[in-house]
Amino acid sequence: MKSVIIGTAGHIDHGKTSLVKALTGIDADRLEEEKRRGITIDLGFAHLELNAPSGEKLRYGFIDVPGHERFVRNMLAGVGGIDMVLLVISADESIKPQTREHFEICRLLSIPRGITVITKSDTVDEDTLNVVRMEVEEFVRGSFLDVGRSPMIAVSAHTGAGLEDLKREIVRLTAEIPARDTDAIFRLPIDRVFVMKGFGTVITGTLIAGKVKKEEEVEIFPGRQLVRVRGVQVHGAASDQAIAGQRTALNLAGVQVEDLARGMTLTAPGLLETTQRIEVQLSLLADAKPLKNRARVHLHAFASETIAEVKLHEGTEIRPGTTALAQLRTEDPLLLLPCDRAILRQYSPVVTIGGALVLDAFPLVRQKREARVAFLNAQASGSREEALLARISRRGKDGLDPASAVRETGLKLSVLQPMLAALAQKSQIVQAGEIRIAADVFKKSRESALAALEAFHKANPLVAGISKEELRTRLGLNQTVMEAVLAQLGRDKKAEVTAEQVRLAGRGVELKDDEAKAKEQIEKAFAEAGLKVPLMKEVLASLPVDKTRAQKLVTLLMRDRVLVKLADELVFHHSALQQLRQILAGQKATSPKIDVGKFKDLTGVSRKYAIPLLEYLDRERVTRRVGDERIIL
Ligand SMILES: Nc1nc2c(ncn2[C@@H]2O[C@H](COP(=O)(O)OP(=O)(O)OP(=O)(O)O)[C@@H](O)[C@H]2O)c(=O)[nH]1
Ligand SMILES: [Mg+2]
Repeated sequence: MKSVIIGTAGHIDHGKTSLVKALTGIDADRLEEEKRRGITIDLGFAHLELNAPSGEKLRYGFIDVPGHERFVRNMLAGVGGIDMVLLVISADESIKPQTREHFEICRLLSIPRGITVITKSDTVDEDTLNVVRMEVEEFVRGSFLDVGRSPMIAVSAHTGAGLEDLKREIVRLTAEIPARDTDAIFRLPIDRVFVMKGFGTVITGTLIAGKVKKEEEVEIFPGRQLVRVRGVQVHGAASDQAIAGQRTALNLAGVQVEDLARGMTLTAPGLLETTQRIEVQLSLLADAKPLKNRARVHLHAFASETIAEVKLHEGTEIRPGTTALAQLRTEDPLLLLPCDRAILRQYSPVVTIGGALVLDAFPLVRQKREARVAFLNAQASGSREEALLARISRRGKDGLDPASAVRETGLKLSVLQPMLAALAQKSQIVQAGEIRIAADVFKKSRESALAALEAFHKANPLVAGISKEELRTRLGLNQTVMEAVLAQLGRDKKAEVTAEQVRLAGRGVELKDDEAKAKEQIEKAFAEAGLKVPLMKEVLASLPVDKTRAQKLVTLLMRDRVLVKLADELVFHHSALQQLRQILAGQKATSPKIDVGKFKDLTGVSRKYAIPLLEYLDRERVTRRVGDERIIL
């Protein structure tokens, strides 16, 4: 069953609430004050089921908004997630200020579809109605509500005239509305919070992306509290799950009503992050005043509202009717993702002045202006793949890890993976572990590594190679990327990489065939022995080379730190010592204290080996001796 959210819009008293009631039978004015004053103050909700010509059931959630200019902020809290707007204009008053303001808001939010509804048709004669029609036609010309594209219908909530036509058009437009992405990361901006007798805390909102199931754990932003979904209601009926595009009520366990408020957002746990710096494409309305750099504005995004400072990336002001790239610095943390839209209202007097399309919610702190602008243009390009490549590129040598990619794009890893694969296929990115790096940046790191090696050999002709760690620091690479660079240099036979050292291929100390073989044998003997190391003289005796040369090979292996000497006649392979550290790390989880007996049990070594090993671990600050015991650090 397809679900669609319909919002009303329009000037006060033009008949929005009456229209919703005439369509659904539900009075969306739920507050006592609303009923007494006969105006809508806050958002109201209703629902309706209609049949498509095919017989398919269509489910509509209505969000009825207030028309009063003082309550535009409440209107903004509801309009963010709608699929279709009914722009309500009364036949007896025609276009009024909030007709314009609500209409501009819908345009700025890029609400894709709508119907212009001329209400109170019973209050005017045919000629007046035609005049109003013409005025309104002119008013919506060129917009998403242009009568060439969208219906315009005259109705009366009192006589019922036109209501059947309106329903028919709603159904017709529904077919054009693409289903929302239920595979996206779940996001539900909260627009109402209340206690329900016998249930406890309930929140409602329009589910803008993904889905949520009963008994799932969700995270509340900005506080990052984890709560359990005890129950789900969709359009007023209990359900096992709610999907994107549905009006949703969730009964939450483990949170008090006082801890929740309109403007907070529920999401899938552990994936997203709030921000107070948002890069946007800002559009200023034609009738707004020029907006100066550093101006303060009210920012409304979905149900949230805060104050933001506008930092322009180019020029000193935005001219009315134009767009510009800007960074919004908000007073409160917000949860926003690329492609979200927000509304800007002037600080004072408070009127709607423009809209913002989110391009990036995690700007780099230090970035050259041209690079930033180029990055933002790539985000605005409309190509998801290009936008992702720009995100990888801007991270430079460090590359982008999957968790950051998810957090920045708001796309699930399963959606990002094929895009990453396509970029790799086109040789635009390189993978190092799970990190992705722009191919040209990686190539530069590789070239820098070769240059650094060359320089090292030149400066140190008598040394076999540079330590990996030193090379890494010189190049300013992270561990993962360094390993990938070295692996590639090794594969391409450009460099020789040992456990701890790197040298250019063919540089360092030359070995003859039998020497190379002997060296391999020594390494293998110690690697396979683990902590139960053989006697060096026995290993040396079995080699195909004489004693002096064998000794030279052992010295080489120690210099490369493949073998580590702990005491006379006591040499270990570095991998065995690495494993020992892991054993101790595992032990630490159960008990951080250990004595010689316990150490022998854990490692299976004799006392003769245990003492030098423990002393080695003390030196390496893996353990600390306290009396007869050691504490694992
Ligand atoms: N004659 C006539 N009166 C109508 C019609 N629709 C609404 N009204 C009247 O117009 C007044 C305002 O209607 P509402 O539905 O409350 O208007 P609204 O747009 O919801 O107003 P706000 O929510 O405050 O912006 C009420 O007194 C209605 O009875 C109609 O089709 N014909
Ligand atoms: Mg109303």
